[in-house]
Amino acid sequence: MGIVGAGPAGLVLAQLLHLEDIDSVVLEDRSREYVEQRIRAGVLEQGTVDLLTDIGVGERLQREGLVHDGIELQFAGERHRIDFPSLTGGRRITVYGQQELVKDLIAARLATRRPLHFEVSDVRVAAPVIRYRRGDDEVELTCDFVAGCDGFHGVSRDSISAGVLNSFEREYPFAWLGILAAAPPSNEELIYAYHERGFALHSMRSPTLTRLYLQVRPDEAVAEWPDERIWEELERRLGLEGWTLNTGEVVEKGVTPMRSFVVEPMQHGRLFLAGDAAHIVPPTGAKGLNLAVADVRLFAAALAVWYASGDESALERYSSDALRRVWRAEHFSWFMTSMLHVLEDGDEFDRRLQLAQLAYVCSSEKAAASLAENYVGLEHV
Ligand code: FAS
Ligand code: PHB
Repeated sequence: MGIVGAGPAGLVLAQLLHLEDIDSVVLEDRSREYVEQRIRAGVLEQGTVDLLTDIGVGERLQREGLVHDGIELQFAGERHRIDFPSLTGGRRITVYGQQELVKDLIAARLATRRPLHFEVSDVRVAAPVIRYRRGDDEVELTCDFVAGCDGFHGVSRDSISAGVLNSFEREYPFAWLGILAAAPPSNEELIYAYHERGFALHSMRSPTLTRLYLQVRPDEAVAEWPDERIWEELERRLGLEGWTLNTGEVVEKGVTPMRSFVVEPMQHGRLFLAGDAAHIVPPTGAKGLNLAVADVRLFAAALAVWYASGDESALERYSSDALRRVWRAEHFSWFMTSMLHVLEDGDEFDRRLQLAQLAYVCSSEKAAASLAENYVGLEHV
């Protein structure tokens, strides 16, 4: 197996295949340091945590991950809590930084002594063959299958000739300005705030690290946001009587575009796409990383059947099986994004609709249960 990309999708797939004693080579064009410090996701579904624990990379996650039983939705000057266990039969989420997970997965991969090559270059995929440069060497790797786990900007998807894939896309007229701050979280759980000045999110990474996001214009530059302005705006959008927003040194700052994107099918010949290489969700539903893990769980199971019996039926179903969960997550992420962000060209009617939706989700047990089960991760899709 050739695996392009050492993000969550590629590394979880590599570990799953190792446990099935299936050979694989993981190729990553960035350095180990870079992928281990890249700040991305923070919320793991119950099913993702269970799988990571089952495949032997959950020890630090279980020890350092922050288990949360709910989130809070804030609007019209009030906070409303969505309790996950009571609405989903005991399921919950874990807050654990993606870069911490990637560190755990890389350590596990190196412990297997199976190949993981960082800083390769000029990767060209012509499945089942991958050509790349490693140092001065030109390498040609012929595989049984190629897993394109190289993210949205990778080469795998583009290696599929035009006209084969159908793509579905939605660009949102806003972005997220995200910061990581050396400050203790100001709240036990995540706060998703709808405010007339724009969306805001209070999240965290540890008892000493807070992760916060602000809705900004899609073309906003980080330079327009000195730390003081960020804290002032977070206070305006998240502030409540008697509640204090803890501040601290901003150690990371960046703007993330917001898009929904899916390609169909997620397989062409011997090339199988997984994770952000095949689909992107806006982070409002905290689904991206969890979808990447769900894809490779399906793919690894199908590969195990093929290597054991030559039966290709599960591999043939991979794309349609994965897309069922992908579109559910796309819908949920679009729903959360549409409910919680201010539409610049929106009018008062739009705002009243958003407030009505928020009030319904926070007053109807059935509506709250629907949000909760999607957020913690659906068991069966
Ligand atoms: P990745 O992009 O993580 O990994 C792909 C890897 O392939 C990278 O290491 C890249 O360097 C490598 N690569 C690229 N081109 C290559 C080439 N030509 N050759 C070799 N290697 C190549 N998701 C959530 O679930 N919850 C959240 O809270 C959340 N928050 C987010 C916040 C932000 C700011 C962002 C940007 C994303 C967030 N996401 C979140 C989504 C995010 O986590 C992605 O879904 C996740 O990284 C997808 O994992 P992969 O598919 O492995 O892709
Ligand atoms: C994060 O902690 O980075 C995070 C949490 C929830 C989201 C998006 C990002 O919906």
